[in-house]
Amino acid sequence: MGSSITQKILEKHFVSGSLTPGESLDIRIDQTLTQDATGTMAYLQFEALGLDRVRNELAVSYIDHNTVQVGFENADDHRYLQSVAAKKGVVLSRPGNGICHQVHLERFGAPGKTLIGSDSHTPTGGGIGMIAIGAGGLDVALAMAGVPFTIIAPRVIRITLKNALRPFVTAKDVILKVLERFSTKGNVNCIFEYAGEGVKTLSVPERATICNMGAECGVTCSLFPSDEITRDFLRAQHREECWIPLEADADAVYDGEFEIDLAALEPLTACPHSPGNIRKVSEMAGMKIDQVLIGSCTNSSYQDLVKVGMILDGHHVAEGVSLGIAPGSREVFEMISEDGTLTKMIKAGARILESACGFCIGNHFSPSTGGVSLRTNNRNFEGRSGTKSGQVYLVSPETAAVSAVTGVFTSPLEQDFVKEIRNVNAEDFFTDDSMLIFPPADSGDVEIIRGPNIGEPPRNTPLASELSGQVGIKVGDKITTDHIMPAGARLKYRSNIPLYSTFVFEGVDKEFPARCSERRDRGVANFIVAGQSYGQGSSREHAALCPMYLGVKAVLALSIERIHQANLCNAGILPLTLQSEDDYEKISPDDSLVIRDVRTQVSSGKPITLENVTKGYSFTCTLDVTELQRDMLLKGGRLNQIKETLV
Ligand code: MIC
Ligand code: SF4
Repeated sequence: MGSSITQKILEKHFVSGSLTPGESLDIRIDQTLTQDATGTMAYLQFEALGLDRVRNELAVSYIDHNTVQVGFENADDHRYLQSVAAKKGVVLSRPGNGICHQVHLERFGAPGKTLIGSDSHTPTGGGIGMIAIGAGGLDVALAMAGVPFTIIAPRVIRITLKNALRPFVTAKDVILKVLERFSTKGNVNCIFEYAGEGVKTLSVPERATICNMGAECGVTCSLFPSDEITRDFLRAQHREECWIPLEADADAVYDGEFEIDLAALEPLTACPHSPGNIRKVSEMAGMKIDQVLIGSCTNSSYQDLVKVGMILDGHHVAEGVSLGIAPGSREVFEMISEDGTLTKMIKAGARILESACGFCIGNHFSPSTGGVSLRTNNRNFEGRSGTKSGQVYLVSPETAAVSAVTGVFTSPLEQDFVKEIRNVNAEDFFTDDSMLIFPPADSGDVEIIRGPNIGEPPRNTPLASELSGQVGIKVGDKITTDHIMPAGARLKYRSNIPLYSTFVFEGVDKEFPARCSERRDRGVANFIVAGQSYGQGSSREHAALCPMYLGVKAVLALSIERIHQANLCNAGILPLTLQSEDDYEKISPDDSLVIRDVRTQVSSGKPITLENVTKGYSFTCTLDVTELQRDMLLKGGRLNQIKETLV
């Protein structure tokens, strides 16, 4: 029996456990990446491990999220990140160098390698044939310490691409089609592996777009083969030596299959407020729009922006529409400025934005009240844009640019002002690594600089013998980490857990932090009750650390997403799965719950029995965790646990 690409890479990085889907598997991690919004906490945790230097092959720290710098906090974080990188042997990508996933693909990614990053869109690296996985900051800190990363051995789904895309139909439409089929839930512990003749028609940036938004399906990562197209991309990046061929064996066996006829696809959009809410752009035609934003780690490559330039050339942004464009990296920025694309954009009335996450994380460009915003990024959760009533539609750069000109939602297939569009694959990128700071070999004299907003990484206490408390909040399905821990204007508090904790569930229930901390101070535990797919979206471990700080001891949900589940365990919060809708319905906010003999119950590996004291009944939840996680839950989190073993 042949192997899939996934199996080949996992076998090469196997440390212990089992490759059988569903079993726990420890793999060696070659590369790590962090970004500033999750990075400060990751490096504070790395410092807490007490090691002099990182031990993995390559560690890169990117500054790309918090670049707005209102107040001193972000700049202090940048200074801390730069100094800790120099001290610990980490490469630093300075603000202005670009978005972590775009820059990593350009300058560091390599086929056949493993990468984990403290950002959920790390799987972008799958476009170049690497197993690239999003994780919480502490897991990345541990990988930097050389500790193997534990995953659940994945089910591998083969997505076969047939034929080729028509002009104006794009890689974004391919992944939106995948989202239409697989939705944003139910794909935990899967890997999407792309295959078929259609693969050969897609460039590395297009493949990266597809892998990037696999994160919205909740898969562990997505993967393309490494072929001559990958080699051409690496050659153009002056890194051909990193190339190895990598493809699935003809007789590889998969756990599921799906086929897409690229030639039959048409422009698609994800409607408010979920990336899985897919419609055809043609069905939306004519809807008035207020704003268009092009950029983000999903669609900001040179190829994307050249096509945007072709569309805007000689045209102007419609009155009443604000168009913002953020190139994904300094490399892309420089190239579009040299080839005239930037001039076309400026002439068309575009507002040129910094090469950073910016609008995507609600850092600026919030739409007007109820405003319709077409964006090329990957998430349109309610309120993420910074305007709760904002209506964000996710589209391809082509749909975005065409609509910016017409002023209404327009399918690029149904307009008549741009006759021709073609892919431009750079044969020689302007590579310039002068915004990367490589660490000194001897960092003895380097001083780590901290600002007043930078605190200690929080720690939990070992699990008590009994958990007795109250339901702090009851929420519904698809609660994202943006609901739990808002970003945007609150991002600057990422390094200060006590302060950031005062914003937990800010847009859902403003009283939650005060209610929980008051109970915590009286020795009463807090519980969160949730529906399906709790903790969707980002990798931000703050969505576990801040509730932990507020005294949350367990989450009872119908299902919990992969990265968030791991972050809860790392923080020492029990991730409990409710057994039925009925069990979910019966619990009310403020109900008193008790888990007796909880240490023994957690150790047993059996379902956990809880008592609803207010309503007078008992029920069970499962605790679907690995042995390592069971142990960390008993010890009050991963930091407490690891100190015992790290040499
Ligand atoms: C996101 O897109 O939500 C983020 C901001 O990049 C997050 C990381 C974070 O919250 O800092 C992610 O995707 O993991
Ligand atoms: Fe940045 Fe947006 Fe990508 Fe997250 S999804 S890394 S905020 S560009």
